[in-house]
Amino acid sequence: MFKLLIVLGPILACCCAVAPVVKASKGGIWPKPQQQETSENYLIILSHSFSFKGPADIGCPDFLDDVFTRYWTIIATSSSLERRGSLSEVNRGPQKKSWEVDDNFVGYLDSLNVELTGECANEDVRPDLGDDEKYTLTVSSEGSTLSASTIWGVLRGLETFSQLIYLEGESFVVHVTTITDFPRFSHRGILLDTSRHFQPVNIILQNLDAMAYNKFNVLNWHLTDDHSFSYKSRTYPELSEKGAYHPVSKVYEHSDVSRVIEYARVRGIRVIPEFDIPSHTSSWGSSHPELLTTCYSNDQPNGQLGSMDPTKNTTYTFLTNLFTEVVDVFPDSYIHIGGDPVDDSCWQSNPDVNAFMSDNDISSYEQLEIYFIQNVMSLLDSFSSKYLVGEDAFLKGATLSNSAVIQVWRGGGLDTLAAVTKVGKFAIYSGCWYLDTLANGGDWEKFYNCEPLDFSGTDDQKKLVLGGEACMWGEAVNEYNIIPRMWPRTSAVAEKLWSAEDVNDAEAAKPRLEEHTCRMNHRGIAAQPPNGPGVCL
Ligand code: CP6
Repeated sequence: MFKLLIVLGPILACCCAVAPVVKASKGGIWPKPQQQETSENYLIILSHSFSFKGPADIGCPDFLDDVFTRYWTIIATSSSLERRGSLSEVNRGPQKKSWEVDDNFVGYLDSLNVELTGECANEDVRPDLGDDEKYTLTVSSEGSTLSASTIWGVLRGLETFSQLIYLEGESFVVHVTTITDFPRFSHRGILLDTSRHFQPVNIILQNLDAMAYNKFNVLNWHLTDDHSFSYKSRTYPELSEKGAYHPVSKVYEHSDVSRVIEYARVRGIRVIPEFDIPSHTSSWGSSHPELLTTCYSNDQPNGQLGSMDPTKNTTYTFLTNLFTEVVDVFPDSYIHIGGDPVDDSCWQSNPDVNAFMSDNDISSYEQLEIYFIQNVMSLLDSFSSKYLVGEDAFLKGATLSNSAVIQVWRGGGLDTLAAVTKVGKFAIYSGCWYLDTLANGGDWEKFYNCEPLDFSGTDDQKKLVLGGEACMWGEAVNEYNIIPRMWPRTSAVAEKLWSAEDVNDAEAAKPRLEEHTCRMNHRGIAAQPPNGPGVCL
């Protein structure tokens, strides 16, 4: 028997080393605020009489009232109270002491005063790059106040307030707290690819909810790629009639787009449309093959089409017409023109392309790509639209406007960030935040341990890094798995983009992310468990 134990001991030890359960924090804020002081003392929220008081009373802006209702619903009904069926119990308030209080209990909270110190926002106010999102939040027994100079700061502060509240026994508890908070980066985005798989509008709206819970402020909507053209254009309806997965059920009509934009706006999220050109455009060719380059083999067209044909004026006329519509439908000041790496073998094979190059002194296929991008940029400049573009345009030497933002998306890519900012251009970073690549275990930590400013450069250079985007390329996600694939993994990116640079200890973040994931679950987001075994009560 003893001998058997000696033999089995190491095996048992090995296979029975129990993974620890990460215990959730209580009232932890994700992403972590810049400055926060929290006391042991706490207040109990009177859910039967609680109210937000503030500029909504004077209609400032018109949608703030809805925001208050939304946040109260989030706090009250999607918390675990309702599922425990005990909301009515709590609603009876302090007359019936159904909860235990201790020495740290310092009073009841019946309102949050919301102050908008800046201009009263008008009804069609929209989020924009560089908006002030700062807020201060004080919770105390003498009164509680949320103060911000813009409506966007108010929104971020309400999200934080909602996260401070947690359920203890049968009470809503909030600790005496002082927070001063603002984002580290102003562009905190998610690229959503609806070309490889179509995502129903409801999934996009759910995702916008999750984005608001994580203080993201940009949805980069990758509407087109090789596999489908998911946007229904009124100028060229045939693009989606022939190029979408289904001409009716797998396209976004203007009414869908407007719905997404409005849902995003009242959550302080910009919607930037991405029309990826000149490569990744096969779907455009289903209705407009003339836009694409005819590929040749042995001096004959071989039936294949390559990237857009940069040599024809008609290509640019078409894009002018399409983008005229797009900048009208999408009110954001930016549009994204993709600029994915081009496979130039089709251009090389085409005699007309080569003739055009020699006629126009274009000495390389890289130069031809630049010629294309440059033409598209000029047409965007001509209707005062700013643009984002992938890093290739920069690396190959395109002349970019001052407002252009370069998206650095190659793995690693920090050298490119250094190069972009060295010549005074704006950048956003995605190189380490590809949501489609999976790792085992605490898979969010690889996103968390990536620091976008980890390149050598001056402080001025680092200021040119406006932020980053987590990329949800759509090859392997449909409507059934996209939400758990994204959340809470993307929350790791949220904290990199919002919180201070020294918030970088994944081990320390685990209990807070455990709680945040559970909180998202309570709010109806099908986020997957972040830390292995655990429970969400
Ligand atoms: N689609 C587009 C993609 C990718 C890119 N562009 C991509 C490339 C490599 C990886 C993941 C995604 N699927 N349009 C590159 C920016 Cl690992």
